[in-house]
Amino acid sequence: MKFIRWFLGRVILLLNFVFSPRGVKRSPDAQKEADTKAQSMALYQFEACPFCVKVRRAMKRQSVNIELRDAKNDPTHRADLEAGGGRIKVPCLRIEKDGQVEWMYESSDIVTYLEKEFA
Ligand SMILES: N[C@@H](CCC(=O)N[C@@H](CS)C(=O)NCC(=O)O)C(=O)O
Repeated sequence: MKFIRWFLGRVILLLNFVFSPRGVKRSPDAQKEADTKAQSMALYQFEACPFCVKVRRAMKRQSVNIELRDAKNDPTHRADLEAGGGRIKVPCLRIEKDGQVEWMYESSDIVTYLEKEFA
C-alpha cells in the first residue's frame, strides 16, 4: 500500500512536470507587486500530494512565488501547521495580513483565493 501510494505520487509529479502550465506574463512593476504580496504567504504542503500539486499549478499559472513549506519531512513546519492551523492537513495556505494570520485549508478555496488576489 505504501509503495502504491509512493508510485502514484511519482506519476503525479511526472505528469505535472511534463504538462507544466504556462505562467502569466506581467510587466516588471506588476510582477514586483505580485512578488511582494506573495511574501506574506506560505504554502504548507507535501511534495507528491495531488491537492498540493493542484495548488502549485495554480501558483505557476499566476506566476507567483509563494514559499513552500514541507509539512511532511520538516518537523518545524509540521509543528507550526498543527499549532497554527489546528491540524496536519495539506495544502494549507498561511496568509499574513494587517498583523493577522489566516490558515486556509482546502485546495479549491486556495486556488480561488490565488486567482482573486493575483489575476
Ligand atoms: N479536500 C482536501 C483534501 C486534502 C487532503 O486529503 N490532503 C491529504 C494529503 S494528499 C492530507 O493532508 N492528509 C493528512 C495526512 O496525510 O496526514 C483538499 O482539497 O485540500
